Amino acid sequence: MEHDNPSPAVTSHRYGRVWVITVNNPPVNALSAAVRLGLFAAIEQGEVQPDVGAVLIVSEGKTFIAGADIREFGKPPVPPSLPDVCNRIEACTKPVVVALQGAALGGGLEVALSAHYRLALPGAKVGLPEVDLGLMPGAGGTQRAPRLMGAKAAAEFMLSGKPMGAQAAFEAGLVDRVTDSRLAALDAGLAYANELLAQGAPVRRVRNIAMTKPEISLSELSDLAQDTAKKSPGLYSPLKILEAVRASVELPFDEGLSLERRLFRGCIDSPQRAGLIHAFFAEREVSKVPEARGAAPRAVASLAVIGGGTMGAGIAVAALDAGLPVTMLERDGDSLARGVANVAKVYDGLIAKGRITEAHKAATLTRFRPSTDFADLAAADLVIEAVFEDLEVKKAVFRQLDSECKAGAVLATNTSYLDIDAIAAATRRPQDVIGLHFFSPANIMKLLEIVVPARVSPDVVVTAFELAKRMKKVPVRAGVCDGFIGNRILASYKQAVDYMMEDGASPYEIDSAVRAFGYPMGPCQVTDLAGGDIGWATRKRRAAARDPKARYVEIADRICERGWFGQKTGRGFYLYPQGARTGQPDPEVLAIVDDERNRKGITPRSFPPEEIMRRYMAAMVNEGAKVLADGIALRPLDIDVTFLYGYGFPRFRGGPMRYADTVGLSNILADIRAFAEEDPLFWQPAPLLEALVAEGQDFASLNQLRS
Ligand code: 3H9
Repeated sequence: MEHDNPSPAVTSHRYGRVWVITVNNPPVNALSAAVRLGLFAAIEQGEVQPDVGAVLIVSEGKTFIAGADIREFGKPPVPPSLPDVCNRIEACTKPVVVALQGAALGGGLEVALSAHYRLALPGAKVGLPEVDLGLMPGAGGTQRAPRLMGAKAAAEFMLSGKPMGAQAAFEAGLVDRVTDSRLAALDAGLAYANELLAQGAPVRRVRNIAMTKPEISLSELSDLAQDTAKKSPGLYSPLKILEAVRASVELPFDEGLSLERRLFRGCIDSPQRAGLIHAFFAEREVSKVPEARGAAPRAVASLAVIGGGTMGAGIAVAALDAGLPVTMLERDGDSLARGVANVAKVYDGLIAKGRITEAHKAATLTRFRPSTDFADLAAADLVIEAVFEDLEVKKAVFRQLDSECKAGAVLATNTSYLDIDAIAAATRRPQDVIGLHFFSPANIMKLLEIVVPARVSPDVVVTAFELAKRMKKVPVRAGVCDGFIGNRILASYKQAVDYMMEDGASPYEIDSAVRAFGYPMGPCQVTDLAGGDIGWATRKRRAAARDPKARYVEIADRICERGWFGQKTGRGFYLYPQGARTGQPDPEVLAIVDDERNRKGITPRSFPPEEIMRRYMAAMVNEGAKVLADGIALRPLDIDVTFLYGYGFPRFRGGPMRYADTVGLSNILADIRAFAEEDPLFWQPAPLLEALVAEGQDFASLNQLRS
């Protein structure tokens, strides 16, 4: 019989002596206000039923509970709070059992920790991933997890945010039993609850477990804090997690809970929480593209890559790792041997790091087929061209693909800048041609720009998104222009960097300001890592098209002319003695910068880090607004995700467009106008930015996809 519950998201039934509470809040059973209310009421109902001996909490669907409802953060809180619900569960005077299937994350695990007995099904995953959202567990997790698994293990568990499987959770002490039965959560949970009833198992509250032998000393905690501050510089919540764990060791349970509450509120109020949650939703929204509404993906059972250079090999590895059979095509035997060696090198690197075994490499490579014969591409469902970055070379490849590939094959180019409409026009099947812009190293970097030319068919776009999912990439839809979303915006703020360098900021000051903002590396370090020759080639290619009135800084060219291409040549903006990975400032580079300033009669002035970042971000955001207005990016959030996953933008700031909203668009525009007094050609305010400021709007207002 079903019992009334004030919330439709929670139902209760009695099965014999067990009161079964079922959470049903698709898609992931997040703990919305309705679920919290329902759980609270259902526990109270179960507790007072005379013929009920135990309570079982289960969920519908493939997730137990994914945690607090993230969409509610930042809005006024609605009672009952999750800590109150958890405390109510724990206080129940009848044994409460949970049966975990799928993910029990964040508040979902906290609900489980408040129960008295925990059963995990084989596929269960438990985790406290709040740190990834700029948060900490806020419903008792910081006090209960240490009591079950030890303070040190709990601290590491919460700092990593990584979930663990059922068996590991059992070994860690977070769950009491892992069932190997194939029963559904309800049946397995009922069997466990009835067994406990038969044994007369008592109510057993985690809060009452004494922290008699804290498994972490205070000095270890402070070491962990220092280590954490180093690993996640500038992040707010990791240190709060450690403060709460310390309280679990030092304070009575209730005082620990109150401290956790205070610290959690601090995290909720931090701009980092807002930035990280924006990133969480944005990276899911990017797959919602207009083409997905009406088209189904084409089947892709085999893939081919043309070109065995670093990029082609990386793409081949990404496809092999996604389980696809891959053909690699090169123009001759020597080039093919290099391509095969490039693929093997990636796997050997993984073997050296202990990530995979020789046997895994051998098994994977059975799906890899090197070839020099275009006819071997005849059966491929999807071909990715990754040859030399030259329009005529690429057009020739596509003409050949047109004549060799089967009808309906998707023909993709990995170009980073070139006109994909022109490449498509070289074939008789432009509807099948698309851009798949991978980032180097292609088997590691998550970003995939899916570049949509004018004549491509929607099902090809959807196929590309499906492929991205199989390859575990984060896809962003981009339009055709020089550089698409990422490299077009990059070109703009790199120019701002060049101007600052010539006007007085050293490469090292610029890098240091950018790192302090939260990037792992500064722009000059990135150039050194990627190879200065790449940008140099692009600059030479674009030289003819450059506006003669535009300011052009030659410092990077002077460095490249000396053969200093960065890490691979031992020096670039920095010195890398004996193959060092971290560079040292180079006085000769500073002398080159000085010479260039003198040559142009520029008297250097000083740039405080704050000004460096204002210029850097103003250039990025201004070009971002132009990219949006041109329809190259669908929404501001697509630009955010591009920069988070392809360019090292600090995730806790949510992405450049989100950052602009937090600074205030009128402030960004005021900066651009002020900078325009020095260089009106470069600092032309984006009309979209001006319009948003005039309307009092922000970029977030453009994040909804219009149908
Ligand atoms: C917390 O719990 C704080 C507490 O300690 C204290 C509180 C006081 N809320 O990822 P998917 C949406 S903080 C709202 O594509 P999957 C998601 O946006 C929370 N919505 O599925 C998407 O929506 P749409 C700690 C959520 O199968 C849809 O559900 N918990 C939430 O690949 C499907 O999601 C976490 O950080 C949520 N909590 O992966 C866990 N979660 O369809 C976050 C998801 O409109 N969640 N949505 O695009 C996850 O890691 C994954 O969603 C999960 C499923 C592994 C569960």
